[in-house]
Amino acid sequence: MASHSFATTLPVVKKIALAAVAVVALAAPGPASAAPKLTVTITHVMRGCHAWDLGHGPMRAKMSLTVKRGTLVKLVNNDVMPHRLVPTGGPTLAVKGANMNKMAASASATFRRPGVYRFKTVYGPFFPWARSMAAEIKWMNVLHLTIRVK
Ligand SMILES: [Cu+2]
Repeated sequence: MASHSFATTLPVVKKIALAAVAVVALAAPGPASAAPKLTVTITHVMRGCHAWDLGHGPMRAKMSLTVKRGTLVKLVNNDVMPHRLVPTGGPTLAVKGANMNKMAASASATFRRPGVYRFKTVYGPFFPWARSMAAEIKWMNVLHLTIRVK
């Protein structure tokens, strides 16, 4: 009967599900590579040309974030012009790729010391393919980013 066969197959389905969970757990990276990560994108916007973008929530020219010690922060330039990341305050920090001078170029840093880190970007001229946008954009935001590390 149908009800009998359902009762006998259910435990088998549960076992398969548990086996799948075990495989995922084994494949997960160990603690050494489990450092927290955060990506912030510089996105092209019509009002002000560019803004910080977390991928959710409002895009802002001035953004403040709080991260845990040891967080790897990656900044990706998806604007229509180069951006160079410049520290303006806080503990010294090694930044890789601070000169984000091509589309999708990224800067990254691991924030190991607690403190308040401040940055701005210095933007360059429009990329050649985006020059026609210059006429439509009335003003340019100056991007400021504050990262608090607990
Ligand atoms: Cu821009």
